[in-house]
Amino acid sequence: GKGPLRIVITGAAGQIAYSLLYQICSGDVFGQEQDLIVNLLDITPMLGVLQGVVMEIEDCSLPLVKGVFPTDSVEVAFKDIDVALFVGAMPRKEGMERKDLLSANVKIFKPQGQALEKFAKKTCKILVVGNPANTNCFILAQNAPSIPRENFTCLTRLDHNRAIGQIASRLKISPKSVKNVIIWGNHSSTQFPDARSATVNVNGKETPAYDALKDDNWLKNDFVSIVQKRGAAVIAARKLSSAMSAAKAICDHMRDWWFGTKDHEFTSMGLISDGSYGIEKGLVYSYPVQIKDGKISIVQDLKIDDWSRDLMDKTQKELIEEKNDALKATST
Ligand code: NAX
Repeated sequence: GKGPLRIVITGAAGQIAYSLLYQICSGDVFGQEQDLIVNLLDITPMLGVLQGVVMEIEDCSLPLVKGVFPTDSVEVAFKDIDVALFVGAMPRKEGMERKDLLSANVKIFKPQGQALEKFAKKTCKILVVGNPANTNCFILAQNAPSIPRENFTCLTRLDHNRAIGQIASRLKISPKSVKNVIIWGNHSSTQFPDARSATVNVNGKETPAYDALKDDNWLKNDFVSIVQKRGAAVIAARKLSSAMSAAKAICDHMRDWWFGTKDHEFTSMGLISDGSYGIEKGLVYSYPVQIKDGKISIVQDLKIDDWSRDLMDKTQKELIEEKNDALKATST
């Protein structure tokens, strides 16, 4: 059969990784036929914690897992990998400005990008989760020029799932009955959660979300701001950032990349822009995508009205600023 898939998870001693590892190792993402070798990367002071995670994976006695390797070395972690999940990042501390956060993360993602370039398989599929996710992904890609651009993605699936959840609970229907919401732009509070292409299935009938909700005002205001601020609301309530839902979104993102999206359905992913929808080429921007045979394509020709254009440009503007700050930090 197939050889084992080599996966690296960075930030593997953290809380998202803790929710993520069982789902991956149990075959929930890459399928029940696919053996796995899992490299766990974290920083040196976390190696003890990582040892505990390794024990727990062993204690789950999962048949697909052919090896688990904890390490603080990027060389060991990225050697010959097929899949890289970049979960670890420098968290924002109190009083830290965005520029400081960006330069702290450039210090992490630049060497990790260089290690990816040197040690990973050229076919390696990459998902960046650690914040600022889009710009961290941009820096990673810059430093791994021999890996195809379409292999770099960042996570906006959590925002996408949050948007579905809001519409489903508003209409009191299953999330499974809500399709084709879109997250445009940055995984930040400037993101544009867009329901204009969304449809809902109410009593067996497929209807545009805007018609079913009969409330454009809610879709244009509360819906947008609830989704934009959901991460902050979870932190305020839980005193910790989203982890269970983030891990679930990572699994959704990777499973769709592996096995494809359903016909006539799309999802959202941060990608290196090819200029679609007038977005600056090279920026890591979240788009509506369809996936077939491992190939991600941006959904084209959606109608963009002035209201949407404005929101799409606003989040682009933030990403350009982040990119410029990050590039400044890289050169120093
Ligand atoms: P934790 O603080 O629990 O875990 C992060 C782990 O990364 C720690 O164990 C830390 O030691 C490790 N780490 C730090 N620097 C590292 C390095 N250079 N190499 C390897 N490991 C390193 O955070 P957690 O709650 O797991 O969140 C992880 C990241 O996901 C954060 O940046 C967070 O902001 C981001 N998120 C992104 C989301 C998205 O949708 N894109 C949603 C959830 C989450 O907020």
